[in-house]
Amino acid sequence: MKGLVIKNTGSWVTVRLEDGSAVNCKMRGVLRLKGMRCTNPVAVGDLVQVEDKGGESPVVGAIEPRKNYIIRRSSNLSKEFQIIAANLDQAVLVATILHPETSTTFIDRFLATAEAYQVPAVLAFNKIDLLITEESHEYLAEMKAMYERIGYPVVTMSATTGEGTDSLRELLAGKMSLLSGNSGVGKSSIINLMVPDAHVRVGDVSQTHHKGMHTTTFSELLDLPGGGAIIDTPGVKAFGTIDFERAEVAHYFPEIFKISSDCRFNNCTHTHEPGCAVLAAVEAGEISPTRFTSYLSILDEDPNNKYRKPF
Ligand SMILES: Nc1nc2c(ncn2[C@@H]2O[C@H](COP(=O)(O)OP(=O)(O)OP(=O)(O)O)[C@@H](O)[C@H]2O)c(=O)[nH]1
Ligand SMILES: [Mg+2]
Ligand SMILES: [Zn+2]
Repeated sequence: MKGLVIKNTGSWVTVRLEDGSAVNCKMRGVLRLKGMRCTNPVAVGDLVQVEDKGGESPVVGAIEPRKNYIIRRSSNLSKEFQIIAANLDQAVLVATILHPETSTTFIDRFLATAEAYQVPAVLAFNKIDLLITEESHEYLAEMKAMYERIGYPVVTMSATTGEGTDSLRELLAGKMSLLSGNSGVGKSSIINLMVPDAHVRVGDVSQTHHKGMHTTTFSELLDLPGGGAIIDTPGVKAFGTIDFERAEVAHYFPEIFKISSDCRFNNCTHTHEPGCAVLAAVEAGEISPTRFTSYLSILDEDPNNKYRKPF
């Protein structure tokens, strides 16, 4: 029996079979072993074969080849990685300017990882209802303009007031989208808006700012009423980047990569070289300083705190 993985709690996966029914499956030992450095060989979005074991729980047999997937490091220092989801049309990063503040390095690391795995990325700035000062609105407008200039679609919205949610709904329509972002940015709140009968658990208001709290602890796929699906995931604390080769990092910053063809040396790292077109563009304000800082932070990441792009 073939089916789609719609939920992964770590020990169990829920698979929706072709007849629409859902079954809880165990993972086969061999699949776990094959994963070695991977904590979850089967991910939400995977198409799998389910083997009926008679009286016992069914097991996940083979995984169909993936169109794509996106990964993250299991924890900051760990060499292990986790496949967040597979067979995606896009990855939506939910970010907030306030409560909590999503750092630009976090955003850029996410975007670079999505580029590396060839998953189109979208940015959704949520909680804009909390922006009261003029400065914060200006900052939001700058962020939006900056990422749109690079080519990323940007939505500014509030899951609380509903402002801007139609734009997000349009971006999600008919597609398989992953929703990612720090804990507390409102991923589950957005899911509940987009999927009225989802009733996904949302963080307690009184505990929202309590560090380390994660309301969502497993990944789950929910169907959108008009077609397509959205995947809720647990919040990410730090987005550990994969171990890009130094020369490769620029490939995942589209605006830096574009300009780098004008650098004098073709092995330019855009850090100190004479005739570097990227440094000139940063100087001239054509490349955003925060983007360049994020580029440098990945370039200079401690090699002991990175892992190789696993596959
Ligand atoms: N003011 C305001 N609060 C919001 C908005 N969206 C979500 N919240 C609140 O932010 C808190 C966290 O929301 P969740 O939807 O649980 O966040 P999450 O990203 O799913 O968090 P994790 O599951 O821990 O990763 C809750 O108290 C929500 O009510 C918004 O647009 N504006
Ligand atoms: Mg959540
Ligand atoms: Zn250069």
